[in-house]
Amino acid sequence: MSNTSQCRVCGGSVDEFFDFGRQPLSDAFLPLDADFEKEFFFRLAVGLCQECTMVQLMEEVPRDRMFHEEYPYVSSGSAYMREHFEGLAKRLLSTELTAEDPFVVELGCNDGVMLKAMAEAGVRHLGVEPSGGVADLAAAKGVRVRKSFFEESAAREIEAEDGRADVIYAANTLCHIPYMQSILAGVRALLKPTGVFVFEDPYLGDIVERSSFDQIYDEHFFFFTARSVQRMAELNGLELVDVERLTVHGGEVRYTLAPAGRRTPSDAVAELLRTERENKLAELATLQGFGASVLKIREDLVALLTRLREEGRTVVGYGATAKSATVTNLCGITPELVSFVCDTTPAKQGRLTPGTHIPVRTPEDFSATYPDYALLFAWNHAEEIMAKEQAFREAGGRWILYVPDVRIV
Ligand code: DWN
Ligand code: SAH
Ligand code: ZN
Repeated sequence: MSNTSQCRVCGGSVDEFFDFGRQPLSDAFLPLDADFEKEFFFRLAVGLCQECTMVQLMEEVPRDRMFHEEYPYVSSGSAYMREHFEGLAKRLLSTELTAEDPFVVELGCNDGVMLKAMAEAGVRHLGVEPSGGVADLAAAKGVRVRKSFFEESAAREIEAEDGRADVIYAANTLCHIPYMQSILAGVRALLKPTGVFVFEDPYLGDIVERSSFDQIYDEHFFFFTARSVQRMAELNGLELVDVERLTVHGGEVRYTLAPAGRRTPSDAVAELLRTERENKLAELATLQGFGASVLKIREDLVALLTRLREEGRTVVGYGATAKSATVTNLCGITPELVSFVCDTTPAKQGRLTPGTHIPVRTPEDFSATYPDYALLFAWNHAEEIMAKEQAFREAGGRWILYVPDVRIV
């Protein structure tokens, strides 16, 4: 067990700042008759690169263990996220995709939540998606999908077949990919000189500010900042030309990269870089402070759930998120403390949560007999979920939140 590793962006030395211990695959929901002895675990720990300041996992999980035929997450499960991606598609159509016969490529298109709008607009597009089940859902919506991982070799094949792209887009996908050099070489090979690479991912600034430690799990390998992305771009012949803060998934940044020297960076880039410097975001002491907040949340959450059990209250989890694997496994939350988790995803229902083996049930099971408390694992969708679960509150139910701190609302 080593507490330094080599940076996957620049080769520098990465200093570990927090160890979550033994963790399972966050999206590996187990059938009831699974052989628990065979469950896969790895050491989940995060560190900061001394050179380029990229925050990253200390250990990589092999990609085929995570992204395969049975990958359960479907992006269209949230009405709010559907609107978010439709809005982005509309914007790209009226800005970057106005030339004749434009071509847009999406990495990790999942069930086609964004590309559906491109298909409907009759725009030439391609989704690159290694998880077969969700790729099929995209194809069923009329989206053109290539079932493979994006990497340099795939990019060269796409370029040979379809030509270069005006836009390469990736939402909540680039941060999942440790082999960054291959990705960016692929982007360079596939992008027109006038094109842009746009990607959005959870922002380290928001994770630290809100202590949203559950953004850290097997699939999330990198935690970007304007500073680390700017350096990563520079090292690969690209340039960070725009940033935009987003409120989705608990706070993200949408980064725009262009081939180096092609576009003038917006003021927003300099402004976000300045904020990061002022907040000392890329400093080990700040990240160690974040680690201390995580331990406090664990202590408070375990104390609350233990007290509620002693008082005979019922607690159910809401949203069998990938994020919740980190929370339940770090805190030791088993069915004794949270009797089941409800979730709308058919592929998760009737199974057990990874590592902690809490049964996953349907939202109907939640409303059949409301519990006293619902632990909101899908806190990033709080507004949407609380609005549709008004009746739970009216029946006297209360929500438990754990970021930025443990509280009942
Ligand atoms: O980065 C990733 C993001 C985009 O999606 C992936 N690595 C994996 C996944 O992470 P997650 O599972 O933490 O994402 P969500 O969007 O927070 O998951 C919400 C879960 O809650 C889904 O399983 C669907 C469910 N849900 C529900 O039961 N009722 C969601 C909504 C909005 C609802 O009303
Ligand atoms: N873009 C969607 C899906 C995010 S989940 C959204 O924002 O909701 C991450 C997705 O990335 C998964 O569907 C996974 O299969 C895909 N993925 C992982 N590695 C990839 C790679 N190398 N190339 C393309 N997609 C990848
Ligand atoms: Zn580095």
